[in-house]
Amino acid sequence: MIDAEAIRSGNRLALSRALTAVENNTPDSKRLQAALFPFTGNAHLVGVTGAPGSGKSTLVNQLAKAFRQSSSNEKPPKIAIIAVDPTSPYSGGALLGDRIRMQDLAGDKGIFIRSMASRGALGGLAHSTAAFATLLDGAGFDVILIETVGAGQAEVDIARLAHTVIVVEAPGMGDDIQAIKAGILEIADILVVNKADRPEAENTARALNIMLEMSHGGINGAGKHFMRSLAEKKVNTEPSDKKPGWETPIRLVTAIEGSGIDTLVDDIRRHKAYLVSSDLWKVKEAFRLEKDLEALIKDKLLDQWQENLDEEKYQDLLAEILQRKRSPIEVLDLLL
Ligand SMILES: Nc1nc2c(ncn2[C@@H]2O[C@H](COP(=O)(O)OP(=O)(O)OP(=O)(O)O)[C@@H](O)[C@H]2O)c(=O)[nH]1
Ligand SMILES: [Mg+2]
Repeated sequence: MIDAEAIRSGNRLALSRALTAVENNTPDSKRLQAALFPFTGNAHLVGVTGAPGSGKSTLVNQLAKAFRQSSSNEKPPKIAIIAVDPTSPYSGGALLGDRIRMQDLAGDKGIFIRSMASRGALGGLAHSTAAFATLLDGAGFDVILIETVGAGQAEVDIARLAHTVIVVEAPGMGDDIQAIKAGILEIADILVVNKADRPEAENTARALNIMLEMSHGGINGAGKHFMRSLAEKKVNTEPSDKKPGWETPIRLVTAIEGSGIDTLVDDIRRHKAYLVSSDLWKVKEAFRLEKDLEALIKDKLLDQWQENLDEEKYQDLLAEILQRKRSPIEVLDLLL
């Protein structure tokens, strides 16, 4: 049995074991999430997403270091890093690479690094990432950096889990087009053009700037970001209460050298301040928790339904659908 109090008081072994319990979806994981949940709501969840090889891990590594050093007069924030690996359970080369690159953080007790494998996660990758965040938040981490490869819908979902989304681009990877395809620009609160030591970086930044302006000025107006439009609905009910918007900055960064990192840390802090002062923090939180609950309900209902299912009847009806004798919508009524 893993002790929730031990996690709260900073026991790293207990925390690691709890995270493994989440990955394996053991009953212990449920108990721990419940026990720690009342202590959550403090952590700033920062998603870092982008194409493979764009430099996310290098950037996250530098951000963690900078966060630890930047607040000189206060206690430095405790930082957790989650590297979501959507492909391989533990054996992936990228994961190993991450571990090696992040080793220089390993001596700092205020930084906790963990990779998350996706194998068989209940409720999907986004749900287990949310569960990880709950445990880390409850363990007292102030900033949780979540690295995901910006590819499929699952990764977009994970990015949406975050309060602040950083999209990392690198010059000369044809990312610009990829970015539009994945709708990744629309979820960005901060855009980073990494590898600014390369001569094409300026061009990439210019191209991104144009795309960003197009998306702001387009048919959908200023609020393409789904949270933004959500907030606008709220704001519109109180016309006297005009909230200033957030302008997505585009930052040139050279992560391997650490240049541009301090500005980025400022951006992240500024974005949090913006969210809190505009009430978007609460709106996002409510939205996220409701989505999480919905996902859990769907999973549970499906489970319950499957338990009582007459498998033979199900197969017969499925066959009838395949033979075009019945439509799926009719069968739904017969099954439920
Ligand atoms: N020239 C240059 N190379 C960089 C910079 N930042 C990272 N790299 C290199 O880019 C490569 C990929 O960096 P990672 O940090 O592993 O990128 P990633 O986005 O985490 O990669 P995946 O997790 O595999 O998707 C490595 O060889 C880094 O050394 C930079 O600022 N300039
Ligand atoms: Mg990486």
